[in-house]
Amino acid sequence: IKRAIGTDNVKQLQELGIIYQLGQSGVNEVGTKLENLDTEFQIKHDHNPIHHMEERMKDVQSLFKKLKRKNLELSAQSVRDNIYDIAGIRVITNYLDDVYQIERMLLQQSDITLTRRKDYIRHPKESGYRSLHVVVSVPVYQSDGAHDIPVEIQIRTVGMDMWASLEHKLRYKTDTNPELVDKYADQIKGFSDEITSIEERMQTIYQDLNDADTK
Ligand code: 0O2
Repeated sequence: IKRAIGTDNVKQLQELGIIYQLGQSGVNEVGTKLENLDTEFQIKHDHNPIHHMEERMKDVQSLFKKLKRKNLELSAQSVRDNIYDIAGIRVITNYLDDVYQIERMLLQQSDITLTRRKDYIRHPKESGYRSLHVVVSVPVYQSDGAHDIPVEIQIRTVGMDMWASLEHKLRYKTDTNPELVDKYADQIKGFSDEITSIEERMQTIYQDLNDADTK
């Protein structure tokens, strides 16, 4: 392999392998914390803030595309310095309030440090995309001690997630079927506001029912 791709490239690949291994461990750590919080909430408040979670490691093709788009060097060091979403967890919540509740409960843990935050719920993207993105740093213990690993957490409601899946599918059609994009883009953008409005009203009813329970 060394002869075929060069010694330096072998070293880069090995380092990239370590970044992915540590990233997966970071996802495991944060995933467990989130599961524990959800269980505690269920026991104490009879409510599960988390509908479900999806954990993923960024695929290598998507990583290289991102480095290129940002005009960054294709090296392990450049990945360590600039890319924070190799390790990712998507948390799908039942209600809008749960998004911020989950964030608060996670960030108050002493071994979790917030490093980046983008609130696309309070400030939706031009496309209509809504989600709360936070990058946290979590210690992962290896034989040589603790490594602080970035993990990106995308937190959004069931409705926001359903919308993002459909819009993502539409965006993939840009090259192959541009007329479909023209046909549906505006409509899908409008759905984002409609879903938000419905989710807000459902949350109010849920809250009201809960209050009635405790009276
Ligand atoms: P993947 O990994 O295949 O899921 P940054 O990381 O902040 O330096 P970036 O990547 O532009 O730069 O961050 P951004 O836009 O905050 O978040 C990117 C991710 O958010 C995307 O991952 C999507 O999962 C999601 N996302 C952002 N905007 C949209 C949107 O308009 N529609 C949909 N459906 N999803 C969106 P990737 O890039 O797909 O990579």
